[in-house]
Parts: sequence; structure tokens; C-alpha cells
Amino acid sequence: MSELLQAVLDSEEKSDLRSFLSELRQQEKKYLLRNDILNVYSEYCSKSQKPEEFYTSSELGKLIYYTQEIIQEESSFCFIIRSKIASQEVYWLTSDLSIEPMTVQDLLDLRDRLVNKYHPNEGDLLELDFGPFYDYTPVIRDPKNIGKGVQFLNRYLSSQIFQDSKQLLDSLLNFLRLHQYNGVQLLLNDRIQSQQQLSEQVKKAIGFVNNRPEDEPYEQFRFQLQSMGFEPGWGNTAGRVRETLNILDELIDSADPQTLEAFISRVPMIFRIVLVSAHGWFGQEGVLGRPDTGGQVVYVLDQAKSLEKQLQEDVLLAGLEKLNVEPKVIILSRLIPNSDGTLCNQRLEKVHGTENAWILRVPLREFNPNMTQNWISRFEFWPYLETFAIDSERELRAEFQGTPDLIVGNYTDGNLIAFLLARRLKVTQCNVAHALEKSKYLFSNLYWQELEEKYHFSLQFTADLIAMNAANFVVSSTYQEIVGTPDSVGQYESYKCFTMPELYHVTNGIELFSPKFNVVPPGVNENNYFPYTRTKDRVESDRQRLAETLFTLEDPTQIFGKLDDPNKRPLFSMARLDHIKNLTGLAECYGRSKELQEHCNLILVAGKLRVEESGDNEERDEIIKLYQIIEEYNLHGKIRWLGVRLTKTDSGEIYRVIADHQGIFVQPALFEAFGLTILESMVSGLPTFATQFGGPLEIIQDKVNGFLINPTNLDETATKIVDFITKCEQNPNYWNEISERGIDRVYSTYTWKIHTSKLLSLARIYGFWNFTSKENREDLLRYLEALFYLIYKPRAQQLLEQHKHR
Ligand code: UDP
Ligand code: LCN
Repeated sequence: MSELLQAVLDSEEKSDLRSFLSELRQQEKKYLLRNDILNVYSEYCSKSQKPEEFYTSSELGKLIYYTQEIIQEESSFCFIIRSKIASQEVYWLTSDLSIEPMTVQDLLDLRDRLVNKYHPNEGDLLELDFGPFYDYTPVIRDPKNIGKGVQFLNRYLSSQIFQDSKQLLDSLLNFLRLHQYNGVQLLLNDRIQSQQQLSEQVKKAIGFVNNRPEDEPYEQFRFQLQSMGFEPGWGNTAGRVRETLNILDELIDSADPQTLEAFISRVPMIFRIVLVSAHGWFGQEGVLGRPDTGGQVVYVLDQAKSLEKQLQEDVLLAGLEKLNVEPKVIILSRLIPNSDGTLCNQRLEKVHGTENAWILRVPLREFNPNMTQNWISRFEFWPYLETFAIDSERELRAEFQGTPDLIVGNYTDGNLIAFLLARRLKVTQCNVAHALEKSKYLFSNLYWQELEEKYHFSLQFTADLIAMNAANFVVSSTYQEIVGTPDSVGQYESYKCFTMPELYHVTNGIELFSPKFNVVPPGVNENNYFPYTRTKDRVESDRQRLAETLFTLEDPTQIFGKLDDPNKRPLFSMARLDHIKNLTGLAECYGRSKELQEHCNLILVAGKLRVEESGDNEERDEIIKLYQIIEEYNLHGKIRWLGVRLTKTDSGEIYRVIADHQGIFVQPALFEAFGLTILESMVSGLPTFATQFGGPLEIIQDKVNGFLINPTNLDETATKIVDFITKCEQNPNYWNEISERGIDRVYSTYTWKIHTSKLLSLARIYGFWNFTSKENREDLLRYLEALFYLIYKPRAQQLLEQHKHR
């Protein structure tokens, strides 16, 4: 029984609960989310003149704090209480205050009844439950360790070696014999056939390298090692080979998690990587700021560059250089024949600044040229994924002259393609969500039928469930992406239990305590984005040109607005123009605050200036809204709106120019999964104000190296910014302090170097884990395939039929 509910009933606050429920009954809404609940509660407290402590410290206050949802049916209520991260309890509270626990099934039925989609006489709905399949894996117990999967797995695997060393060391031996590059055997040859031999030969080889100079190149003693059973891959010098062999020796004798991780991280098993980023305009210039093309492209491009570099370093250290081992990274995207001036119609494009990283674009099959020759919104992309995966497999095999060692999917579509490819190619699959739409759009599952024509969530959520469960490991940018915060549900967590009325019920959609989840935040491209104070790396002519573009240039084709006083402090934001990015909210916040207008100009880099130029519904709505706000608050002379598509170097310099003018960056999104612009602005040295909803909550330490805002509270946001400006005016060094701390925050925590070395180490360890637990995963994968063929595919084919007539 819920302790929180019981505590209220056992206290003197029982009558308060009764009055609060009666307050709830007055509400028009029957389904209240946390914010609504807090509003009703706060109204109740002020109406009944409760002292301030009552709001938070009373038993009722505690119950309300942890209540995520309340659903009313007739005169009773369902309370969904999340008193601990990643676990919820559901109770039914009747008008006479009796409490009954509810099952997940009861809850989903109730939600269906609420939208009149409950039909018990027609039989039960399909129920999806992935729980039973997770018995092959150990689970984390403490929620605070969620997202540290690899540490947990290492502990688990090393304790397995300890308990049953024979079986796991056998697996390790077989695993080590597996690795080849272009037909050349690596690590072990046939001279080592058993654990016993491995153990003996390792000691013998250590003795042998011990007698050689530390920096003697591997090539000079390669054949002696070979005769002992060791092939290339142990190191490039005698010193490095000795180190690697010593780690293995220690592992065989007494396994501990650090040794296991250190050893597996050195196994040369990853040379070829595929990064799937399928739907967008994937290119190196002229693609950002378009609908659907933002951070994911930036992330994947930078990641590809950094991965290539790290793989090259690893090859060098493993002593494989002389074998002509050439790491290769391929970004797989779609080819868009009508590419609107971008290079998205080219099959192959080299990634700038790399030796062997490429963008490979595979065309969609021509089901209807009106659709498949053009960019297709991510919400409409679903029918093309399976054939795209089949065609891509062929192209990838040709490009690699073999198969890849790791496939990383990005976003729902890329993740589903990664699942299909990994299954066909028998390769480790990694998932990166970037943003899960389910939690971005309120009630997106409950009202999926009404939203289907525009968003096709039935396909997207089914694809998400398949891909996230199939993945060997999941890389998330933040902890809260997985399981939220004490008072908000995580993005992955939102897949745990939900109804898709009349389609299916999900009673256990994902195991949040699985070690597959790992928090590995992205970095920022340090060549493009660096502190404004590094003047020697800046190009003066670019600085001047961009300052003019930002503050004074008159070019109505791409810039709206002329500033009365271009010298005022700039309040800057840059984002795609979609509803969730909420630039219109920022304009309104600015419009409502005379003080802000007095001190600052508002400068926005966003989307297009004209409705006719946009092919995207949300972007068109936002353009209209932004003009309305400018008129309503008469912001002429105070706002500049740049509908420009910046080059990569310009987009770096633009933050620095704003910093030259002691400006501020504001990121006002209603929800932001991570928020690369926040890293970019902080590393440039701009004091940054960012939404408290989503990833920024983990990036920014409030008032230390930036500021968190609630973008739904416009006046409070304006006050926070005005307070900061006032403080800067009183103490001119304050701006510098925040600026410097923002820069430090990025360099210490958000670099691509940290990201890729962790990612590769994960890929190796999960590769090993996949190898040892392969058979146990097969039943899960079969279940997922059934969902793909029986639910996803028929729906995708229906959508394809609609597309054929467009
Ligand atoms: N961006 C850009 N021009 C624009 C809008 C955005 O270059 O007009 C870039 C921005 O610098 C950042 C990325 O697009 O690198 C946006 O990433 P973020 O993670 O902030 O948001 P997303 O668009 O992925 O939701
Ligand atoms: C998608 C988003 O919405 C952003 O919040 C992320 O920063 C971006 O992808 C990169 O992961």
C-alpha cells in the first residue's frame, strides 16, 4: 500500500485530502498531469489559507509532490505515484477514501475508457511485455546507477569469471580467436587451443618481452611471438605488448572489473563503423536549421571525425599499422535527388578533415517520384526503412569490402534500420535516441489515432520499442533521458507502460535497470566553437562581416528588422523554427518585459522569414506566430530575425561576436533532449540561460556556470535575465565570471575525445557480452521480429499506399 497515501489518511489531513479531491472534481479536465495537479493544489492551499509550510511539508504536500498523474472516473480517482525514480505505483481512491492498488492492466484499461476506446466485449488487446526476455541479463538494483551499465556489466562478468572461471575463460579464449582483419588472423593462432595453454603461453610471452627494450618495435619480434601462439594486435612496442599480456595474465589469475575493462578495451575488434542517420538533409554545408536537420547531423558528423581519429590511435597502439589496417567510418543516409542546392544528391562524400570517413547516401526506391525524389519529413519516412536497409546492406558490403564491426543507429528511423542491418550482418547494435518523440508530444500515445494523419506515431512508437529492446547497448546523452528526475519521467521511462488504444497495450516496454543503458554525453567541435577571447584563432574579416549581419545589414531577403540602437546588449538565440524550440515564447517573454527591451536587443537566427518558402507545417505556424508577436508588442526597432543558413565556420563565429558585445544566449525550448547550442554558446564564452526541461538541467549548474529557466513562465524568465544584467552593470566582472565558468564546464565534461573513447570501450565490452550471451538473446530478437512483421510492416505499407497517390 502506498505509504504516502496512507500517511495522509492516518493524519489530521484526511479532511484536506477530501477537500482537495472535491476541488479536483470541479476541474473540467479529467486527466491531470503533474503541472495541472500542482496548480490545483496550490489554488487549494491559497483558497483554504493554508500556512506556507503546509504546501510542501504536509503529508498531503508530499503525496502531491510525487503524484505524476491523476485520472478521474465518476467520483473516484486514480493516483499514479512515482515516489522513486523509475518506479511507479498506481492506486484507486474512492469518494469514501478507500484505497485499492491497481494493476498496470487496470490502468491502461482506465486510460482507454477515458478516450472511449475500451471494448471489453470485443476481446482483449494485444499486450506487449518485454520483461520476461530480460532474464538473460543481470539488472542494476540502485536507480542512481542506471546509465552506468558498463561498470555494472564489468563487475558482473568478472564475478562470473571468479565463480565459474572455466566457462567464462573458455568464452574469452574463443572470443580472442575470433578476430581477423581482411583475412589476417589477429591476437591468437592455432598453437593455443585451451585455457591451460593460454595461461602458460601468456606467462612465457611476458618472460620473452621482459627481456627486450621497452620501445623495440613489434615487427622485430613478431615471429618469435607467433611461434608462441600470438598474432598481431597486442601492442606496437615490447613495452605495450608486455602491458597488454600482463593485464590478460592478471585477468586469468584473479578477475576484477577494472582488469576486465582494461583488457577488453584493448582488443582490436573495431575497425569499421556505420553510423545511420537516415531521414534528414545529411550534409556538411547548407543543411542546418532546416526542419528535422539540426543537432543530430552535427553530433554524427563530429562523432564520425572523432571516432576515426580514435580508431587510428588504437590501430597504432595495437601494432597493426604495418598490416595496412585502415579504420573506416561510414555515415549512412538517404540520397535526395532534388537536393535544393545541397550535396545530398551525391552518393559518396568524404567527411572534411578525415582520411577515411564518408557519407554514403543510398536512394529510396522509387515508389512515387513526387515523394521519393524529395526530402520527406521524419514523420512520414516509415514505409521506406526496410527496403532502404536491404539496399544499404549491399552498398555497405561493397564499400567495406566486408562487414562492419559496429552499427550505431540515430533517432527512431536510424535505429530501426540499425536493427535490421545488425540482424542481417550479425553485428553489435548501438542506439542513440537524440529525441524520443513520445515524451515530446503530450498525450501522443493516448490520442495517437487523432494524430496519426500528421505524425504516424503508431509506426514511430512501435519502431522505438523494437529498436531500443534489440540494441546491444544504448548511448544516452543524459541520465534523465533514461529515467528523468525525481519529479519528471524520463524519455525511455515513458515507454515502460502505455496504451495505444485499439492497437496494443504495453505493460513492460523496456527494462530501465538493464546494463544496456549508458550515459555518454556528446562534445562540441572545438575547431568551430571556441572562446571569443582566443583572438589569434579568429578571422577579423569574418568577425566584422558577421557583426554587420547581426546588427546592421539591411537585406530584406534574409533579415527582418532594423535596430534603433545596435549597441544595446544582444539577447541571442539560434534554433530550428519548430514549436518545441519555442523561439516565439522567447519573443513573447521579451515583448512583455519593458525592462528587457530597455537593456537589450533580441537577435534570432531561425528558419525562414516567409511562409511560402517553408515546406513544413510547424515551421509555417511558427513564422506566422513570430510576426504576430512582433506586431502585438510592437517590437520594431528592437528585434532582428535572421532567416539565414550559416556555414559551419560562421555559426561558430556568430556566438563569439555576440560575446564580443557582452551578450547572452537564451535557449527557451519547452523541452530539449540535450541541446548542442548550449554547449556551443558556453564554450564560446556566452553566459547561457537554458530551459530547465530536459538535458540542459544536467549541462548547466544553475547560477554557477549558467542559468536555468522555466520557459513557460515568461515573466519569471524575464526577471532572471534582467537580474543578471543588473548584476553585470553593477559589477562588470560578473559577466566574465559566468563566461569563464561556462567555458570550463564544457572543456572538463563535454569533449568528443571523452565521448569516443568511452563509446569504443562500450562497443568492445558489449561485443564480448553479446558473444557470451548470444543464444539467450535470440528469443527476444525473434519476438521483436514478429512485431516488426506483424505490426510495423503492414502499417508502413498502408502509409506507402497513401504516399503513392500524393
Ligand atoms: N543550427 C545552425 N543553424 C540554425 C539552427 C541550428 O547551425 O539555424 C545548429 C546549431 O549550431 C546546433 C544544431 O544546429 O549545432 C542544433 O542542435 P541542438 O542539439 O541544439 O538542437 P536540435 O536542432 O537537434 O533539436
Ligand atoms: C536532438 C535534439 O533534440 C537535441 O536536444 C540534441 O542535442 C540533438 O538531437 C543531438 O543529440
